[in-house]
Amino acid sequence: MSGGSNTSQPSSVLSRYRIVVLGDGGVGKSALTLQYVQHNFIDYHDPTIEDAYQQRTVIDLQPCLLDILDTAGQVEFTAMREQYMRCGEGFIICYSITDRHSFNEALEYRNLITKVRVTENVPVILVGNKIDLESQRVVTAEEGRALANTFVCPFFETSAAQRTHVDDVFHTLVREIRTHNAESGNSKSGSGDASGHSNQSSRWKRVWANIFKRVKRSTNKAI
Ligand SMILES: Nc1nc2c(ncn2[C@@H]2O[C@H](COP(=O)(O)OP(=O)(O)OP(=O)(O)O)[C@@H](O)[C@H]2O)c(=O)[nH]1
Ligand SMILES: [Mg+2]
Repeated sequence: MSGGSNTSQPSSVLSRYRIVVLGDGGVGKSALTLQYVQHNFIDYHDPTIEDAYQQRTVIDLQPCLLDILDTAGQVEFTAMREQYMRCGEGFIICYSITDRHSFNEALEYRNLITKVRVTENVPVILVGNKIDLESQRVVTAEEGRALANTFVCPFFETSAAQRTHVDDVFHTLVREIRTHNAESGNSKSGSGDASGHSNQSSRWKRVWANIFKRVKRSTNKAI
């Protein structure tokens, strides 16, 4: 796990947000997450199993802590998918503008969230990544915008390589979660309430703990 700190407030008074990054293999989920958290671009593809990051930041003058789950795009790593789809508060659905298949998969991810949550009312952002590779573009910005309109969600085209619109993606999602929580009466993330928020929170803790167990195991193996 890693994280940066832009505020000196203790985490107990911070609002906390559970963010899940989804999308096909190789679209740049890890690259976007690492650019956001570490201001760093990895130029090789190391398929993710699942990674977790924490980032403290201030969004619209409110200090907050983002729990970010970077998920696997590869189908063989999907055992935990339903768990994190149940407990995430907001989802970044990512495709590559150079890969038509990944764009088609974005719809599948949206449908899966709706199926698992049994509602379409879940904060989502659609992201078309790799805009620095304009000469290899096969998905137009208009197609991306049109898909986001059907999802009724914000849309960004990004470059993890050049750090274009990376902060916008994460911060807009937090704003979407805040609006959603305000509308559904959850004043603060992570607090228990009658809508089952506390159940989701304890599921998230389990997901998080499992990831760290696995990360520790693979680190031991590497040693
Ligand atoms: N040019 C360019 N390459 C990118 C960008 N984002 C990611 N890449 C490259 O695309 C490849 C895959 O990136 P990852 O971030 O590992 O992709 P991923 O979605 O996490 O893949 P999985 O973990 O397998 O699901 C790597 O070689 C990255 O360097 C980008 O914005 N521009
Ligand atoms: Mg990855």
